[in-house]
Amino acid sequence: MADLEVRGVLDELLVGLAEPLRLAVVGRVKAGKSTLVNALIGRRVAPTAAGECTRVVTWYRYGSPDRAEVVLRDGARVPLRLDGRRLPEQLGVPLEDVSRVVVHLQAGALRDLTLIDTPGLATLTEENEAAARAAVLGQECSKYATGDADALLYVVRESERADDIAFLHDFAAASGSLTASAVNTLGVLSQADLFNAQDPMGAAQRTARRIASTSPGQFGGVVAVSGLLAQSARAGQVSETVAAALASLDGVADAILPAWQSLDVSGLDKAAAAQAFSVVGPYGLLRGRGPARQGATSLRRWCEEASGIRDLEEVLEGTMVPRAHLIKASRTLGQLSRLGRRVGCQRVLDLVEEVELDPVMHPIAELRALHDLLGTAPESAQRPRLEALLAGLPAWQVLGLPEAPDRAGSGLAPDAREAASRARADASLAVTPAVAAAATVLARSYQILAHHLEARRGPADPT
Ligand SMILES: Nc1nc2c(ncn2[C@@H]2O[C@H](COP(=O)(O)OP(=O)(O)OP(=O)(O)O)[C@@H](O)[C@H]2O)c(=O)[nH]1
Ligand SMILES: [Mg+2]
Repeated sequence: MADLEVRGVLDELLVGLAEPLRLAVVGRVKAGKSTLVNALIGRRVAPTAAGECTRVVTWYRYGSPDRAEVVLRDGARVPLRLDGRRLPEQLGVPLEDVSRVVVHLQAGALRDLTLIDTPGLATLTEENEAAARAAVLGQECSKYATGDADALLYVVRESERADDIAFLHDFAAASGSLTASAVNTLGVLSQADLFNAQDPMGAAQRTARRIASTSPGQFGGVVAVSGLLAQSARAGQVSETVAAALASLDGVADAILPAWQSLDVSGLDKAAAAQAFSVVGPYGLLRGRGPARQGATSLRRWCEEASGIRDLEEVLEGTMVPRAHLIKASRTLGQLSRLGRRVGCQRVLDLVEEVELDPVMHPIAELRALHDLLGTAPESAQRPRLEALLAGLPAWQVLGLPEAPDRAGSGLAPDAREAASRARADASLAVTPAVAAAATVLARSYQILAHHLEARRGPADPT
């Protein structure tokens, strides 16, 4: 491996470290990936036609002014004009030369996340699937399989969710020591408004909870979302015209509403109703009529609330975003080790080991232990303990005390030491290697915490 190539890999790693969490949105063709990306960004920038329009991998990054560029396989960058505020259908360069499109937008959501929209898996053309896999797994963008994504949003429609787990395993194999697991993968049960049930959103939420509980090692959470309702609410499509059209259908009985086009409803503007239907879908047509009577603002609010998008954002903000630096650090160290082995440089391997042994880096060991545990023993007692540490909870909570004691601060050091010796005992009694390893990591966590608490002087602090 030439020096220049090594430098290229190192540069890639540095850029990745400096960026917010790179969240790749993956799933089957037409699962609703781009609609979801638009909903998260709050603009209809990604094409979402019913055809295979997401043919290239597209990165959405925070940046000003708004602009887009095509990155070619040879590294050259060609500016791309945003059509209105949307990506154009045509890229103006041969598709086979394209590595990816990068869009810079001044959108709040992108401050914490770089979103990577990918072509559907199991698409009509093999190249599309290869591009999606490469974007996530890294075979194309980096020859050294460093992978580009830190985390995955796995979008799946109810009818297809039994498939595709193999893809998650591939992602796992390509992501270094911190592989795809509940630590860095969230599931989205998409198009929840189309669930075949009397209460589609409710049924979708129940199914999402069931998937989450039956595959705790795979997903850090599974959320039912209607990307369509969320996108419409946030990207300015819920207009007064749409609200008025819905409101004029308010008197129609639920049972005959699906046949609204052939009904003779007084005051109904059929063109406006067709537009409304494309904006809110059949579920919105049925349930959005009431809120629509109060006008567009009320309908917009209803669409956003009903869509479940906030539930998804809560999980993202509560788990993935706070862990971003750990996920990145863990991946980068794994990639550096691989690079060191590949070029036969012992110095790099020694440095990685040295860094990993530093107490400051211990949360990486906690994250990796959690990852292994979720895959093999998700019910173990060590799991909530690791999660409490990783969530940065106050010391008394980390130590499992029922409430904040008066002796907070350095007064808790003996508790931490006791927790460390209990964890050591757990490690020696553990029946599975992952539990033993997690208990050993916890023993060190509590030991570090005790040190930290003892080092404090002065009045008790809130921790
Ligand atoms: N009713 C409803 N329709 C949706 C929803 N999400 C997406 N759709 C529709 O499903 C079709 C495909 O949506 P996209 O967001 O383009 O799906 P995609 O996964 O990006 O598709 P590809 O990039 O082609 O793989 C579009 O017609 C969307 O309007 C949803 O939550 N509810
Ligand atoms: Mg798409």
